[in-house]
Amino acid sequence: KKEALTAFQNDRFGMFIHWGLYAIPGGIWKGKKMEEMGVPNVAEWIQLVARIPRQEYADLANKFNPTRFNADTIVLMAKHAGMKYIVITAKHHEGFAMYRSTASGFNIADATPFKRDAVTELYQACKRHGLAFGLYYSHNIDWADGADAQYQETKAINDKKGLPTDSFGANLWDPGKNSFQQYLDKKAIPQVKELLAKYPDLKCIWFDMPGLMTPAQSFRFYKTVYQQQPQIIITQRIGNNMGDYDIPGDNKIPDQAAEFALPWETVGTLNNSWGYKSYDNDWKSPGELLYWLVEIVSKGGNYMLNIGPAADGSVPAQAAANLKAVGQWMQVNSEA
Ligand code: JFZ
Repeated sequence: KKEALTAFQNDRFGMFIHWGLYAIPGGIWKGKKMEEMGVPNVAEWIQLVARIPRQEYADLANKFNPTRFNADTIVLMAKHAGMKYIVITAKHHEGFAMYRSTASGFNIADATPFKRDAVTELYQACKRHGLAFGLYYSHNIDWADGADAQYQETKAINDKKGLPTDSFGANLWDPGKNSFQQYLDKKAIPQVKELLAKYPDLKCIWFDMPGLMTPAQSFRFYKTVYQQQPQIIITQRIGNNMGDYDIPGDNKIPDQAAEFALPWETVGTLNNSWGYKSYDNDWKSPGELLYWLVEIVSKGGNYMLNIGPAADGSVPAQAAANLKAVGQWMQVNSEA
């Protein structure tokens, strides 16, 4: 782990990719923009914000056909920007797998007309072009498969003790029938295991939003990963302080170099959303991005900058242009 963490810190700059069915609505549901419906306003949260029933949301898969997706284009975009690794959402809160999953049919290869496996294509392209590869996996929030039962279960226990229970992120608009344990046993743990088997040399797993996860549940994920690929480094967002590296709040530069005991990585957006948001044109300028990069790297952190490809698989033109400008600066000003 120590070696893996040192290698990670030497990488300094990476690309985050948020891509899923949420790219289809792109921040607008039945004519309403997310800002008209509530918070949060990041496009990958639209299912929760618009309270979309799970079946209606799942039907988006029938329309997902990103024929303009090209893994080499994206990986080269990262490489030319000076980035050394890529992390893609294998499964975000919506519960949809962006790879061919045996554990759940709700995946890009089996449930869409596209039929291809985007994660594998990116994995292979990273190999071709010499970039490291990691995965984001939403281990706690899953709006598709009843994972949110955890909220009801925890609430029942807390209520007896007169304690409050945080409902943030739970699917309260169309609750599922599975218990949280069933979700863990039948979907989340099997998916993590199959990802580890499919991609035998992962750099990191970006678990996120642990919510009400118990220490035993967080540890089960940690152990599953460690047993199959001990070199993988894991985000603190696995929950219960069990991760290997820290993530300051999103889009946050720590005040001091020494703020974190662990190696850390700031994740940032190019506009104001992780997932593709059709009307968000509030792009950070190349100068602003470089300010972030230098601020973060000079304090010892890594910067992982996000792109949100559209539903057709293309990268928004302004995002591509700004990354290209960052790359031009890097070429002039960096040694490697
Ligand atoms: C989470 C996700 O909910 C979001 O969709 C995106 O994937 C992002 C990278 O991670 O959102 C968070 C999680 C933690 C904080 C902020 C947003 N935080 O600690 O400030």
